[in-house]
Amino acid sequence: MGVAPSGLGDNLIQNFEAEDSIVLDTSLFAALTSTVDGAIATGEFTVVSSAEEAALTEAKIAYSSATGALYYNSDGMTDGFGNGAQIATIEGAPILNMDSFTVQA
Ligand SMILES: [Ca+2]
Repeated sequence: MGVAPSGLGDNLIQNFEAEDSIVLDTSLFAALTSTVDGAIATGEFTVVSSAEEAALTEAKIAYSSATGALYYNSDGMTDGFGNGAQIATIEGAPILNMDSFTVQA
């Protein structure tokens, strides 16, 4: 099952399971440089413990394992999210890793 955050609103993703994939479209998430039609690249995804940490990480996609919040952090280590935002909340805050994502154009 693919799960596609629709734009930069805070989408609630329910019933996420390990075989599911969160689809990130590079037309929406233009700061991503991951290869299209693959998992997200090393360094473009990280797990954090708070929104503040998400805003300051180098990774463009940050996930708070505490709250299930998924952030698009387009400006990397600069404070804030640039033109990004929280893009989703994954109900139950399941464990996510790089393989939880598919990058498409
Ligand atoms: Ca930032």
